Amino acid sequence: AFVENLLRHPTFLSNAYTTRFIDETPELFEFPKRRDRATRLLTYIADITINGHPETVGRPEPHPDLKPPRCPGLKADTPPAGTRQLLDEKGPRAVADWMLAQKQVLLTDTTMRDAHQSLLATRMRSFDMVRIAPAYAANLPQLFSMEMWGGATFDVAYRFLQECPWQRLRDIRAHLPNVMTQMLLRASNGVGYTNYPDNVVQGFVKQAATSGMDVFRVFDSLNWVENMRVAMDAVIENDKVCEAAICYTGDILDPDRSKYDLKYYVSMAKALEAAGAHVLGVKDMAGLLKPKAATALISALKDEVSIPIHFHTHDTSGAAAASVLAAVDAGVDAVDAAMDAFSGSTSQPCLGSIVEALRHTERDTGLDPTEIRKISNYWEAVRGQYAAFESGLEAPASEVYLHEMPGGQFTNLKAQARSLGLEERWHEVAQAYSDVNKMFGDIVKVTPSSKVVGDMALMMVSQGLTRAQVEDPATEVSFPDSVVDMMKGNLGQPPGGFPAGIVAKVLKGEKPDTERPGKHLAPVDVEAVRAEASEALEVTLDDEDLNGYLMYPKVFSDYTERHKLYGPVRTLPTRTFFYGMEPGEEIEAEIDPGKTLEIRLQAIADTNDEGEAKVFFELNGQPRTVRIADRK
Ligand code: BTN
Ligand code: 3PY
Ligand code: ZN
Repeated sequence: AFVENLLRHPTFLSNAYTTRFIDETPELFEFPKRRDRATRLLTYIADITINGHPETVGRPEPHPDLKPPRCPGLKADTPPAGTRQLLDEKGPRAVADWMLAQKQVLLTDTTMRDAHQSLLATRMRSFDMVRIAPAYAANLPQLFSMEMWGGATFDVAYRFLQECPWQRLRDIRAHLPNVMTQMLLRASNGVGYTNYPDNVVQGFVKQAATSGMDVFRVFDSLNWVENMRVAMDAVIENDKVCEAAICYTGDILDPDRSKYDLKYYVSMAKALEAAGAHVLGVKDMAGLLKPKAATALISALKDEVSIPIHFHTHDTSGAAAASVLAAVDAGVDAVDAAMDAFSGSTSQPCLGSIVEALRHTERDTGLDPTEIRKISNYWEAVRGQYAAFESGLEAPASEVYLHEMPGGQFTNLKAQARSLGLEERWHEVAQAYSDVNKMFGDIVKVTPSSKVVGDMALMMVSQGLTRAQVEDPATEVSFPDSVVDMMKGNLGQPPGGFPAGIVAKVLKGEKPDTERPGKHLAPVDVEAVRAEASEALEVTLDDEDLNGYLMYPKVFSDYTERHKLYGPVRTLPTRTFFYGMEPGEEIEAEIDPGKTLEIRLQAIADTNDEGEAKVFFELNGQPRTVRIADRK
């Protein structure tokens, strides 16, 4: 550090120094405080213990009798071969052919991605996922895939959980060597909320493939196939499974909703097949596909396309299992479900119950119900730790057919409404959401288009504006930025375009761009960005970091700054991460494979007159004291 200071000193650099320079320049001996990882972790624990975690203060707490999650025993020492081996040895086409040749229904477990995104505002930590992965590998090796990445999990990991999403991917992959990993990719929106330059999307897909991703479910938030090709091609190029999805909205049974009818979906499916998809995803993000509609849609798709079909839905209405079983009867190849303790409501339907419903039938899934229960018991204890993030939605809601909100957005929008003081007016928000959809021309609502509709709906309710007022050219309306962005064409185009009246009003006459947004976005010089960001953050960005930074510069930078202060907090147990420690409590944190810190909180001294609290720890048996500002 001394040499670094010397080489950087202006006097030294200018050659204007004398032999007394070192003795007369005390700042050469001021080294930046680079504290070790253990000290940083103790700082974090002390801070949370004294001040509370900003996200759990004032929220419901875990039940005091909650038992720590316990993993079931492993049925095999080495995990049996599964879909991962098929993909690695024979490639994505072979996976698709194998899917078609199976009688059994193939299952994707969504617990590690969509289930907690939809139930707990995406707050599940890697700590709770990585530990159970070996039990899946050994005891449920027949699973088709494990959805565990993408969607909102990427930015929430950095932003709220203070952990690296790439590390999550690598760690789960390492502990689940036989089942394919699966992610949700918003096509040109990557895992973000707006279109990125093509080379950023391509680089992201390549990095995800390198870090351990197998199946990419690619969708576009306006169902614009043109805007899906860059992402799809990148997946195909990397020899991974390209599952291109149609997003389901409306109701094909309703003759008055003819914009999204059976013909529309079949023609989109054919376009995706022609674009090279290995698998067709039917992404029913809001859970609107009713059982009879599932029969009609899946039957038609099975007749008209020759790639396997993977059905995804949400149980917001309470009727999702009926739709899944109808899809199964119509010949669907694979379906999504969440482990029992993380199923139902805005999440996926119940995995254990679907397995039971199909048992002893010709489409028996082959999964062991006893092992499912044991793994679900683990998840039950995990969920209890996240009481602060429960949405409070206690019953199925047919209101979903009115608002058509995606399950993954529902709890987030509700939290946003709460923060604006609108929680008691939730049903008005639901009605406004539906009105905004009609005003925008009846569009697919899924991230990011769903966020735009949500922003507009919240604005209308909080300002008391009706649809008629918003559409009236004589009423001055200040639209949310996301609405302006979408009307400019920055998310692409919906079928038939946006209604001319609303575009004119939002853009005040400016002309929208109706071409593919990526066509006009200049490629990013990624090495220049790496150099700039590395210098600004004083850390060298590796390829994973760089891809995180390209998608979320501010979020990644904040994460990096906090990491310097708090260290590898991902290694702390979830209880400690959100609530700190009690005097007398002892925990372990494995900061490197085989390198474990034993941390005991001994006592907390009363806060002194300077507002500083002292927390006394024992770290691997040695006493350590941390001083922390008491901000309470
Ligand atoms: C967040 O930023 O909300 C989550 C990451 C943790 C940040 C830590 S928690 C303790 C300290 N107090 C704060 O308000 N932020 C940091
Ligand atoms: C996401 O994009 O995060 C979704 O879950 C969409 O359904
Ligand atoms: Zn979903």
